[in-house]
Amino acid sequence: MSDRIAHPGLRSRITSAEEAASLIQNGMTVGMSGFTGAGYPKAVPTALAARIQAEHAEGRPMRVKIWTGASTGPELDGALASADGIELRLPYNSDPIARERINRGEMDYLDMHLSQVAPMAWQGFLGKLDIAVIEVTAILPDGSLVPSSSVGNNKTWLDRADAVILEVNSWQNPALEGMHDIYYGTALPPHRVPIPLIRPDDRIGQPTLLCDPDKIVAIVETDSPDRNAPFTPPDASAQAIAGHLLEFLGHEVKMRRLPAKLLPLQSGVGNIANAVLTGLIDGPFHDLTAYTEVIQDGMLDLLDSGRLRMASATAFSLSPDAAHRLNADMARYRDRLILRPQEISNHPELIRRLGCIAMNGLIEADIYGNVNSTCVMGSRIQNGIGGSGDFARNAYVSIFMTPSTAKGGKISAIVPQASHVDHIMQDVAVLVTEQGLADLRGLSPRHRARLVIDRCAHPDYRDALDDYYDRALKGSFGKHAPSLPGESLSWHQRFIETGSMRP
Ligand code: 0RQ
Repeated sequence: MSDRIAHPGLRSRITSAEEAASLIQNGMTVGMSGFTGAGYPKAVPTALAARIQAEHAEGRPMRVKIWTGASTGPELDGALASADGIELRLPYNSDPIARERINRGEMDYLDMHLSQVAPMAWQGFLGKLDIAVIEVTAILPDGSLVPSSSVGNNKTWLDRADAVILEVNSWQNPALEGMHDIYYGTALPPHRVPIPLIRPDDRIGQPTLLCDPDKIVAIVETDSPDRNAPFTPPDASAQAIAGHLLEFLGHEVKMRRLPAKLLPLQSGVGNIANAVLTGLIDGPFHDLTAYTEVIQDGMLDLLDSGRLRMASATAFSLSPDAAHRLNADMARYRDRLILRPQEISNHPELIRRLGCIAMNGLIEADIYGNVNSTCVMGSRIQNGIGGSGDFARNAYVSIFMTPSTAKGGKISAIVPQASHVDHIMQDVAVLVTEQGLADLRGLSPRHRARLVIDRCAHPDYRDALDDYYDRALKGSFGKHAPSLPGESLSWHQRFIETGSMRP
């Protein structure tokens, strides 16, 4: 038995993953930990998937509703989706097997703003939470829980669920204790009060999660790594985007629209975000801070370089190499990293107050700067809105970045009209591709259109966009944001029919 379960009364609840999974029944709603492949339960979901498969083989129905923080790992989303065990999934998914099921119409998916999940659960809009399955690093003698590599919605699931299963994962570094800041001051209106966080490095809560020991029905011991995906170095396109963005930030400082140490950075994950963070290492900015959702490799590099003073987030999302680096030196990193519940890391009030510089990826943007982050060709979910909406609407400067084409040039990321809109043009201040950067602040739709086409579109599609826009200027029903509805989505239709947007 691991010495990580220090509460004497709870030791008797240690059991196997199979026993624990047998407590989950058909039709139940299960709140699991996990955020971007960090801190998700590994053994119970795998055992649950096996049980679901066995039930299906006997001709008995069994599916559950799964709530998490955000994306998880193959042992959770992958295994349960493979077993056709998920009836409904919320609020964010990036697992390829689950994605296929959703897009085949076999699994319901509720794609939500990540800051809104916990408040909605409290409001009762999402229904009853039957059971929580939460990974922790340790159980302390007083029964409080040391969170693992993500916090996500764990506080809310532990509070709301009728019963709780814990996975105590000894792969998670015990030195994580003290890194987390769990704020218990949130309430529903009319009892809500301001959240007392003024700077990204403020600690406003406590280091552990609370849970009524009587609700803990099973404890499973594990020793399994998080899903740490290998890191691909930034390609030429990502480097070009990072270059434009760093030049823009430098210009904003020169114009005194940003302080020399910038404002708290929020950065999405992936190749481009990493290139930007890596670029900041050699840039002119010092004493940086981050108030973001996820700490990725580039953020750790920036900390190591001394350029980043501290980072606040809700989860790690690291390559195996970076996870190793973090684990080898956790005590040192612990003073400069804070993990919070996602309702706090992504809170609109805090993002607006701190004045975050938001940098997120996109699938496509239209000539006015309306952004589609989620649905390929307007209907095929890629991942979900995640935290991009929380940050984009409330940021000091909201930046979206993308290569100008996708799928080997067959798709233009700049289109006459976005086939689905997650971020309206009012929430998009700056658009960047490898071609260039369009600063859209203060511009009317007609001025935005010219700038987006000139600066961001790929040369292969620029003439077609100019041609469309020239004709829209003449033939549009209204001239505020000119459009030709009979034509504006024809690029997408052409891709669906021919496999290419090219005329
Ligand atoms: O598909 O994997 O089949 O090759 O989308 O695209 O270029 O690798 O870029 O990893 O940065 O993802 C918007 C999806 C971009 C991401 C999105 C296809 C492309 C590829 C991935 P393949 P890239 P990225 C806080 C913020 C919402 C959540 C968010 C995302 C795949 O940034 O999920 O912002 N954002 N959270 O080929 C068809 C297009 C396409 C396209 C890209 N126009 N048409 N396919 N793809 N553009 C961070 C967190 O929430 C953690």
